Amino acid sequence: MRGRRKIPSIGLRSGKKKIIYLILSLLLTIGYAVRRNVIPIPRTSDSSGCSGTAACISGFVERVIDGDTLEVGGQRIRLVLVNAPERGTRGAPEATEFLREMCPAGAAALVDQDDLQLTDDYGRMLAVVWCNGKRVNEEIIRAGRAKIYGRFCRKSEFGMEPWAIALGCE
Ligand SMILES: [Ca+2]
Repeated sequence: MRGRRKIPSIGLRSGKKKIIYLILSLLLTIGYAVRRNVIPIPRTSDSSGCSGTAACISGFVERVIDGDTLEVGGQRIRLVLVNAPERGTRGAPEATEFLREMCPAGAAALVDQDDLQLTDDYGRMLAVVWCNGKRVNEEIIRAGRAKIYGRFCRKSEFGMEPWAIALGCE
């Protein structure tokens, strides 16, 4: 009888141990997954990584098309929240030249796709682009070569980031 009584009590203890073990291994697994970016955690984008879960491309600039469009890793990218002068209008050559200086062909670039508006009407990927550690979308507006595209501030993943607000998003 004694033995029989002991068995359930041991069983209960080992059951508790099992639960503790399961919780611990679950926590370790989650910790590992977060560290390995298997589970994405929200963050503000910077030159070392992307925010959100849409595309994040590390590649080389193939060419600059105009003041707000370039190609990286075979992908045509439209700088989100940036409105550069149209080709053939005043300021267009300067805007294109500015972008070429920031992101010359062959330069390493990081492309952080806009999670809330993946592409524009022409199928170009909408993104924030980093070249030489600088957020190109921000720099070209600060330099006066382009304007903030205000009507997209609320539609964009980046519209509420401090740099966008400083440039006129609200
Ligand atoms: Ca993103």
